[in-house]
Amino acid sequence: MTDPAALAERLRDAKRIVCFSGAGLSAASGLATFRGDGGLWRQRDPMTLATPGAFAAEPELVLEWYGERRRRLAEATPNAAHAALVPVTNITQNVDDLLERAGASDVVHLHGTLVRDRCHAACGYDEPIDPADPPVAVRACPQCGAPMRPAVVWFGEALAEATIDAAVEACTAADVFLVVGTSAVVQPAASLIDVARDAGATIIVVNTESSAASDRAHHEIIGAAADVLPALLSAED
Ligand code: BJW
Repeated sequence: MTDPAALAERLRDAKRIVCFSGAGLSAASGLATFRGDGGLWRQRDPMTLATPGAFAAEPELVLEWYGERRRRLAEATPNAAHAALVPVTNITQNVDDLLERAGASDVVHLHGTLVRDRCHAACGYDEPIDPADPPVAVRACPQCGAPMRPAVVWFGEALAEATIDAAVEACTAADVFLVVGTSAVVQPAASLIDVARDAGATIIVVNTESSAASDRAHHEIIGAAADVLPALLSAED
């Protein structure tokens, strides 16, 4: 464990701070994490729903799950950790838009977004979704007739090349790399920690418990993101 006040001093001298985040960042906003306690939804492991196979077998169930998560997102507001991250470059695995709603403009969404739907056949058609609207039903792409689906990245699907390129560019330019609220078990996202470390960044992990990122951390702070980040990124001397 490391003292956040001592690290805050180091961060004030940093030229480029990049934050790589996961579901723990949005936990204080009331959005559920994927793994650990509370992971069940209707007796199903959420991870078995985030796959193309689940969508093919039970599209209504998968869209119901996303409808429920969009409803919760519509009710959620950014927390103090999102606000603290507004000035830095953000690479997030999260599909919510709470960083943007907090005011962040430099955000790479590795795993896509809940606030758009796209054609499952990737014909190029996509459209915005307002999470506050009633849930969308199974429906056909108006351009090619394939099913429409949330514009997120499921297991077994490739991350967008431009997204990976932007993330790697940020990792190699970072002198401080924050790893916030992620179990760091999902690839290729988690490998970005090694990209930043190999490029010379100081790795600071913030999590309520140890994670797969712990052994790659130069400094680890065990605590809730909404408590730790405001102090860590404070501009005050
Ligand atoms: C707090 C806190 C608080 C709580 N404060 N902290 C190499 C080895 C093995 C497997 C693979 C490999 N490479 C690829 C794979 C397969 C697979 C994978 O990684 N599997 C592993 C799990 C074994 N990866 C893929 O399939 C990826 N695609 C791919 O590799 O494609 C290759 C390909 C190439 C070419 C053509 C075709 C294919 C895609 C991965 C997509 C992941 N998608 C999901 C769902 C997104 C949509 C949705 O949201 O519904 O992304 S899965 C889910 O996990 C979601 C998350 O973004 C992601 C990461 O989870 P995250 O954010 O870390 O959450 P948790 O819950 O795990 O952790 C929360 C943490 O917060 C915990 O540590 C808590 O302690 C902490 N916390 N409260 C601070 N208040």
